[in-house]
Amino acid sequence: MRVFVGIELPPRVRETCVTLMQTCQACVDGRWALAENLHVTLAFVGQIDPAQIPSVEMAMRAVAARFEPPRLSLAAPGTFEKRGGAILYCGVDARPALEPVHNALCDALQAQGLPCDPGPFRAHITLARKARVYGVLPQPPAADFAPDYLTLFESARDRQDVLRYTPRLRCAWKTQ
Ligand code: 3AM
Repeated sequence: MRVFVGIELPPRVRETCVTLMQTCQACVDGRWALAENLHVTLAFVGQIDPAQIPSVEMAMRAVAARFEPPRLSLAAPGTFEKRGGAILYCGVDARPALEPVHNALCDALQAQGLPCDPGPFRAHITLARKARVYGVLPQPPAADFAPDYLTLFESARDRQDVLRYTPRLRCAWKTQ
């Protein structure tokens, strides 16, 4: 199974991102994300054996127990290049920043003998892949939230060959 650790969006923030995607469609061509798949990736693990889930859970619990729930808000959209084409994203501001959580997750996963891509981290919500922008990107309306959990997502194709990200387990952050 293919997994990654990230943050789920509450329904109202998801709706705001969907509205932003629709507005962006006036000046961007691309392969648009499914509304249900919108999320913030914290650490990409990749292919694991289902028997390794308890090790992933241990790493996630150890990290979630160290950090209070971050306060996140939607920020300006933008693009970055990725193999296979540009990603159109909605920026995410976090207080405190999410990079220490990403670093701690990579360390904890690797300590469990699990893979983790440590690559440069920038908190974002992917809105479209293979994006081509030919106008001025709109700003998202104000939206902020504090996620209750760190979530393990499974990335798999459904029967219609559509890629879906399904929450498999959730770990609560440190209580204040
Ligand atoms: O949707 P975002 O941008 O958050 O790009 C993939 C997606 O990120 C990323 O993991 C998330 C869920 O698939 N991803 C996929 N393969 C990856 C890899 N080999 C990867 N990130 C790093 N290394």
